[in-house]
Amino acid sequence: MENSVIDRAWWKECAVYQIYPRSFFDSNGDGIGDLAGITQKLDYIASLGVGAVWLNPVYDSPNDDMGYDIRNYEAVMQEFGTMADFDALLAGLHARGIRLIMDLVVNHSSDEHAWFVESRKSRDNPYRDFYIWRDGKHGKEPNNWASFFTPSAWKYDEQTDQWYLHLFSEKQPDLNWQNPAVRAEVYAMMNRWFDRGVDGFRMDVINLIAKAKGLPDGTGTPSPEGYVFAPEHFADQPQAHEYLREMRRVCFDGRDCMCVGETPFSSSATGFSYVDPVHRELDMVFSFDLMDIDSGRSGKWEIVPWNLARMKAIIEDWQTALATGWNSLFWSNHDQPRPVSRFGSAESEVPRVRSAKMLGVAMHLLRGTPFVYQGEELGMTNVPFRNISDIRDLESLNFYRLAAARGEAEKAWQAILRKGRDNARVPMQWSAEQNAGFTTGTPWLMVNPNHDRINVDAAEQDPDSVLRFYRALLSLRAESRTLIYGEFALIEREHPQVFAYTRTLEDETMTVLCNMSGKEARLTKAVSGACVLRNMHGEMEERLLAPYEARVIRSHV
Ligand code: ISL
Ligand code: CA
Repeated sequence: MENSVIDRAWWKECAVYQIYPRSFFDSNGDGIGDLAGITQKLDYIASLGVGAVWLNPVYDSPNDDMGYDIRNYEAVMQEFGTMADFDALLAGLHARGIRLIMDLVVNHSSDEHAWFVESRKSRDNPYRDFYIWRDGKHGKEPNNWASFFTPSAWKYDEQTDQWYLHLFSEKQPDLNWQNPAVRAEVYAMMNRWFDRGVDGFRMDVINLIAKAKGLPDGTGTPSPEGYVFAPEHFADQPQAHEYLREMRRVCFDGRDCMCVGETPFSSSATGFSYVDPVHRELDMVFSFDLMDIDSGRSGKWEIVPWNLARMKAIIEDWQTALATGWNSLFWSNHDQPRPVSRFGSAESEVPRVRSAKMLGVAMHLLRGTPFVYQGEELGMTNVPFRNISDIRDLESLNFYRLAAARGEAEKAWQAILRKGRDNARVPMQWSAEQNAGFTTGTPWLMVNPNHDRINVDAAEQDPDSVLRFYRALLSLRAESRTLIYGEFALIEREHPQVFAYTRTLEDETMTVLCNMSGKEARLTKAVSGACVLRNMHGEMEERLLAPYEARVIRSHV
């Protein structure tokens, strides 16, 4: 902190709880979580000690990509309730001192959005340039870009004999941010949400909004279908910064809000360029480096073992690069498998509980704002889906279909079990009752059979539950200026099992020691001081960590 005055902000001091509304709590028995359901659980949310909630999209949507395909930015999805339900939720959160962060999905809209319905009508429609239309090349796509969810990023439209760009599904056409009218509409919409009382946005793939001039072909390795994934031409383009600075002027300046951008492909240097306090285009970004740690060259479905040295390097890199900015801290979200299954151990109860707590310590005491995804606080695990008919996520379904066509269905299924997004999207586990207490109807996505032992009710009863520990962890952080603002330094750098670091502010140091392995670990150096948090009981040897043990030690110079 170089004796400078700490640049305080509410969003640096609180933790954020991420809610996937479809799977949180169903208030009316139709099998789909809803806004009134979240409102019923406000006391639970408040009990976690978080200062903000981020809601995945709740806008009107045909749900091709579960709300990430928005038909109307200013209406609530019918299954989730009404605008009155929304206002009630917002008021209930604010009454408890909890802020509300909305998802903002403006790289693309739904193809059912009124803008696109107009846009596709004719080449001279006033909304034509709201999207990215191009002529084909010799009867084929305008360029060779692959999409995230389908082989090609282009879809041919007969009516006007042109193709439109969709980096995600065909039902998610990319908006044309080059068009000032698009930007003006988006900013006006954001400002209306701010005026309604929301406290900020989580901005979906916001670093993809600008595409390289001329839309050049990608030069990487083609997919089996012959398309090239070309983030060099659609991620982190210079115009993305221009648009975000404009957005700050038009929407954020003068408001007490927080904006966090989801920025796939960004390096730490690029990440810093978004949060650099000089311009502060965004307050934070979500980095993908850790999330890609077990992905092979062809992407997330090619699963490779993760490695601790690489994990430390990624964390140190981001902590260092953003030392004058601010990091977001997360192990999971609605797109990622469950961290305890991925980085800890979900094989049996003792290691599950201990490793879930250890992971919480390892991540959420870094310098940055913790984002806790629903169910993480219970140590919820990946799901034993039986076969592809249990899956609802279009990314997994499309991947499976393409792999099956190549005769690789079984391999694809194994990858989906480990990495599929539905692992995080099954209903929240409230109780041991039928459907985990999530709904009295038929849940839209199966519940994890382990809800009989992993659930909120059971965790409330058990003084050693992951839930009780998460409360202690978040309250320790909330009450420690050192854990919030202190400087980060990696220690035990070469240790093959231990992830450890210090956080230092003025004369106080907090040392975080985490054994990331299922075997005992010997520290190279003893750490003296008072142990203020530990994820297990039993005798404590200064230099020995039990399997998945985590400790936080406070000391003063
Ligand atoms: O989900 C992913 C990996 O499994 C990512 O490739 C993901 O598509 C990417 O991170 C962008 O995610 C966001 O935008 C998507 C949406 O499907 C995701 O749910 C959202 O978080 C398109 O809007
Ligand atoms: Ca419902």
